[in-house]
Parts: sequence; structure tokens; C-alpha cells
Amino acid sequence: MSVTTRREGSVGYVEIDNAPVNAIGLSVRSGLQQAVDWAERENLERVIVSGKGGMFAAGADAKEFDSAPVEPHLPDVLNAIEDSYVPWIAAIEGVALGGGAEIALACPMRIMAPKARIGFPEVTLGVIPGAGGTQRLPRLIGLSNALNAVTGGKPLNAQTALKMGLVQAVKSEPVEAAFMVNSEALVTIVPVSELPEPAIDLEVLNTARKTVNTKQAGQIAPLRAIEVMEAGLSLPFREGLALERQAFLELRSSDQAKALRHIFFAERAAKTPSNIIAEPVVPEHIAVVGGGTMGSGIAYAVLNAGFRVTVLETDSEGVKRARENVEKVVEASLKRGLIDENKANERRALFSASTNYADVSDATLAIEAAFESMAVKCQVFAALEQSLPAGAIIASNTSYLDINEIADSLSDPARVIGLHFFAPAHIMKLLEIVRGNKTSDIAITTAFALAKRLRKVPVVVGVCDGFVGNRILARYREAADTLLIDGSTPWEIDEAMVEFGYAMGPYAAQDLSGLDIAHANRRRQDATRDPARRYIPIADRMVELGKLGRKTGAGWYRYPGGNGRVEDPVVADLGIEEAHFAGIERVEYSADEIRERLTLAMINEASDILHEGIAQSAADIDLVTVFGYGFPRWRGGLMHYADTLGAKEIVSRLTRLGNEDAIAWKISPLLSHCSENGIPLCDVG
Ligand code: 3H9
Repeated sequence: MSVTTRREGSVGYVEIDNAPVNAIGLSVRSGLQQAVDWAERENLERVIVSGKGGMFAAGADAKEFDSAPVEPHLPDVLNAIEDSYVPWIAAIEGVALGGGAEIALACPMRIMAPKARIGFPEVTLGVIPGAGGTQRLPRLIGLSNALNAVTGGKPLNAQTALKMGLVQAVKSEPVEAAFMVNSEALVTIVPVSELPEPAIDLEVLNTARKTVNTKQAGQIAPLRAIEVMEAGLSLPFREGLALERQAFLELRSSDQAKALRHIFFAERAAKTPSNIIAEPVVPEHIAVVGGGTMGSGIAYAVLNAGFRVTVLETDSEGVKRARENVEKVVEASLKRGLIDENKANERRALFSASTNYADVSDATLAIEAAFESMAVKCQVFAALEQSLPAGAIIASNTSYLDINEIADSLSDPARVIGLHFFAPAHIMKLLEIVRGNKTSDIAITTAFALAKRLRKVPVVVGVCDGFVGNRILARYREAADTLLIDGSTPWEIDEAMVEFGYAMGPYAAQDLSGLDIAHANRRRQDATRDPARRYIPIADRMVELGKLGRKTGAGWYRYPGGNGRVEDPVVADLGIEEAHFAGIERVEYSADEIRERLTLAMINEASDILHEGIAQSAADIDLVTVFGYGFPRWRGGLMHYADTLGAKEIVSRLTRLGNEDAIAWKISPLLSHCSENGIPLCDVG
């Protein structure tokens, strides 16, 4: 049974019991409907509803969203709860999200545990609250608060919920508190649906729309939520509810909702390694080699998860810099309210920096984040092998270098693995776990265990230049640079990709990370680059001119006074000049053509990556592109997006582009295979 009932005197106790998160699927809906009938049959004074396992309910079961809705529908069940002459009390522990929060709204009384959270995250799954949330919430907490809660999707803590009037009480034992409630007082509470609807406030509605258009550009659900909530302000409750239901069902089967569900479940599935069973090493003390920006970010991420950390540096200057860098991140986190002074001190207490490898002799995991040079890395790994206990895992944070070569420099290459963090390491969720030829299963499961503690999204990748993410990025940039010389400006390209859903285009992003990094990579690749492949020299010219990005005040854009960016005619001229030198007649590309070329370039490269076994599945590539490279989540990741085009269509467009440049647009064998056999890319792997 997914819902259990029991009677205690004149009080009924209803418990949602659907592990692991009490998702509200058919059996829970039916169980709740039966509980309403049971409470009336038993002539109970009141009913207390809560969730088993310290969790109220995580919302509708999103796994059911791919099939047709089956009765009883949640809005009807909740109306039955609200209309019942037996009043219900929601006793909320853990989370009450989406449909879970809507159950609570149907109860005349809501009591919340101090650490519980309540919220409406439906838009993060591409839908809107579909069981009365858009209609009851404004009546209960006012239009502005309701719009923020529904369009933002962020759950609220107990104190905020209490202040807003979303719950009536916060109690450490909500179920016990509910048993103490006076039933007579309970029946006098006006049901939420009968509260007067708030007045139409155009200013509040316009502000909500504006916020959505800037923060969630391209997403349809938040705007639809505003529309439905606005309509509800001048409609009787039941009519508003019908409108909400219609919008919910439409959105549920939309491409965006499918894409967001795909990413939601892919993220969860990624938490455990497939086909590997090995006891992970459980580190207490972690060594981080290198206290630069990346090393200190990694150190802070690891401190955040409660590990003791020692950063190793080469000299006392380095130690000082590492201390300052970590302290900077602690201060920034304090300032942003992510941690309080106590938590900051906990992190400071767990942190040390040293030049002495003997200080990490008990560390069972080391993460090297030293200079990107094979010689430096091999030296560091040799020193770590000497100092760490046997069996300790030694990881490199290299973005490009060959993990196999590093591993082969040690007597036990099985303990070597790549852990590719993304800057800022304590914020970015992606962790590429690089599996070398000889990496042990223990090293892999240790990496997964670490990712879990750090709340990162782990993706296993194979060894190649750039692994999965940077290899796709390199092709994206190459395709963009080709447009730059053949006819476009950086701002036209950026704008086209922002319209596609990226928070920033490739050139604004490069200005942020610095043009020197990509430049160093190009120099490293000089020796192995196919001489027949077109090489675009504009980025090299930028570096020659000292335009390295924001840090030098100018890159693809100029940043006068270090702030707002402006287009730079010198950069536009560079494209024209280089085209002239190369004898290219420039053409104008529309935003659609720009988007087509850049996305196809990435899809083609990603297909090769999958074909070569560097990525284990298309879903893994989706996670890499969304969590590490800003690909719009609501498009479901690169390969999910590719499947919306279809392999056949992609191959036909690539064939057309291949007439311009057969090398750059050489079609991946995997795409041809999928096209010929009608297989979606997401079914590969
Ligand atoms: C909605 O409610 C619509 C209504 O308004 C209208 C209806 C008519 N469905 O995240 P975790 C699974 S829309 C199905 O790793 P945590 C998850 O896949 C819904 N399954 O745990 C995983 O399965 P597995 C609005 C779900 O402790 C397992 O539970 N609600 C759902 O890190 C554990 O999940 C939301 O958007 C679901 N709704 O975090 C809330 N939720 O073990 C979405 C979870 O097989 N959920 N699963 O991999 C969450 O935010 C987090 O899961 C939660 C727990 C905070 C609850």
C-alpha cells in the first residue's frame, strides 16, 4: 500500500508510503482518495496526513508523465480532501514539493518541521503546478509571493513559509503537534480555495514576466504559469483550476518538459557507476597539489564536504598564495550567505597548506591541480607515490593531458585517475572522471563516492585530447572562428547562441576564461594538427595584440573600466583583414545559419566521441554539455537536442556543409549508422 491509514481515538492518521521520495503516482492518488472516504465513513474528527521516512512528498511521479493521465487525477483528489467535512492537517517533514505542496494547500491546516522545505519546482520539469497550486497559492500568500514561488521554483524554508502564511505553525514534531490541535478551531478555518482571490496587479505581473524573460529566457512553463495565475485572478476557483489543468497537460507533453525530464533522470542515474562493484577508498584527509585558482577551488569544494585538506605547494610563496586563495573563497561564500561564520571556521580548521609531502602521508586521495605540463605532472605524481600510503588514489585535474602517460610513469598505474573539475570548482556541478587504460575499479568507485559527497554530477570519460567536454568545445570554437573569418562578428555569433539558450555566447565566454588558455592548447596541438585542415588565425592575432579577455580589459569585446562590455571595431576589422589575406569573399550569415553550424559541429564531434567509446552514452554527453558548458538544460543536452532534429536530417545538413569543407564537416560514422537505421542517438551506448 502506498498510503496507509490508522485510527487513534477520533483522529485519523494517513501516511504516504512510496519510497524513496513518496512521489505521487497512481497508487498514492488512489490511496489518498480512499483515505478521504475512509475518514468520512469512520466519522473522524480530523485527519493528519504525513509522509513515511521523514519526507512528506516530492511531487507527482514524473515517470508517469510520458503516459496518458489515469484517474483519480490529483486535482480531484485534493478537491475531495478540501471539501471533506473531516478537516485534514498536513504535517510536513523533509520536503513537500510540487504535488506534495499542493496536498498541503488542500488541507485547512499545515504544520511544518523547522528543517522541512516546501515549494513548487514544477517549472524545472517544464510544467506548472497542476493540482491547484496556481490557484490556491495566490489566495493564500498573495500574488507577488506566489508568482516568485511558482516561476522561480525554489523551495522555501520553514521560517519563510511561516512568515508568508503558507503554513500556520513550525514545530519540531509536526505530527505530534497535529495530534494536539483543537478540532473545533480547525473547522472554523476557511478552505484556501474559498479565500478571496487577490486583486489584479499589473505591475507585479509585468515584473514577474520581465524576470522570467531575463532569467529563464526561452522557457515556456514559467510564462505559462504567470498567464494561468493572472487568469485565475478574475475567475471562480473551479474555472481557474480547469485552465490550470489544461495548461499542465499541454506542457507535460511538450518538447521542453521531455527534455527537462530527460536531464532530471539522467542526473540521478549518473550517481552510481554502471557495471562496477568495488569498495571505494574512504578518504578523511585529501591532498590537493597546487594552490592556484583551480587548486584552491577544488580544496574549498572538498572542505565544503567536510574533508580535511592539505594543499601542497612548491615554496613558501606558493603556500601563502594557496592560503590567501582559499580564504578568498571562504570570504566570498560568507558574503553570498552560502555559509555562516561557524561553517567558515569549520572549513578554516580543516584546511592546511604545506611544502612538505610528508604532511600528507595519511591522505588516501590526492588531487593534482598543478601546471598543465606533462613533466611537472609526472614529477608531482612520483612525489605523491612516494609519500602516500599504498592503495591511495592519485588523481589529476588535467584538462587535456594523457592520463595513461602519467599513470605509466608510476609503479602502480591502477591507482591513477583523472578528476576534471570545472571552474569555479566549488560551484560547477560537472565532474569528468577520466578512466585510463589501467585505472582500477576502486579508483572509479572512489571518484563516484567523492562526487556524491561533493554533490557533483559524475560522468566517466575515456582518454583523448580534451576528454568529452573540452573536445566538443574545441570544435564549437573552431566552427565559430570559421564564421568569424567567413563573414560574422563575435557579437552576431554570441547573440545567435544566446537566442539558442546559452547564458553567453562563445566569445563572451572566452573573454571570461581568458584567451591565453585556448592559445596554449593550440600551440600544443600544432605538432599533431592535420595540415590539410583549415586553420583560422584570428584568435592568435588577438593574443598577439594582448587582448586576452576581461583580465586585460579587452578581448573579443572591450570592458571599459572593467565593467559592461562593448563591441570592439578593431576585432571586427581583424576578421575582415584576415579574410582579405586568405582571399576569402565574406558572406553574411543569418542567426539561424550561425546556430545551425555551431550546433551541428558539436553534434558531429560528440557522435565521434560516442563512436570511439570516449563517452559511455549519449545521456552522459548531455550531462557534460548541460552541467559543464552551459548548453540549455531545457533542450535536454546536446544529444537529446540532436534527436529532436533526427540523425537523417543532421546527415543531410552535414552533407551540404561538406561541400564547403569536406574535412571540417566529415560525417561521423555513428551519425551515418543512426541515419541509415533510424536509431535515435540517445539509444546508443
Ligand atoms: C508535480 O508535482 C506536478 C504537480 O504539480 C501536478 C500533478 C497533477 N518523480 O533526487 P534524488 C526519484 S511535478 C519520480 O536522487 P535526493 C529519483 O529519480 C514534480 N521520481 O534524491 C531517484 O530515483 P532513483 C515536482 C522521482 O534526496 C530517487 O527519487 N517535484 C521524483 O537528492 C531519489 O531522488 C519535483 O520537481 C519525482 N517527482 O533529492 C521534485 N523525485 O533512486 C523533484 C525524485 O531510481 N525531486 N524521484 O535514481 C527532487 O527535487 C529531489 O528528488 C528530492 C530528493 C529533493 C525530492
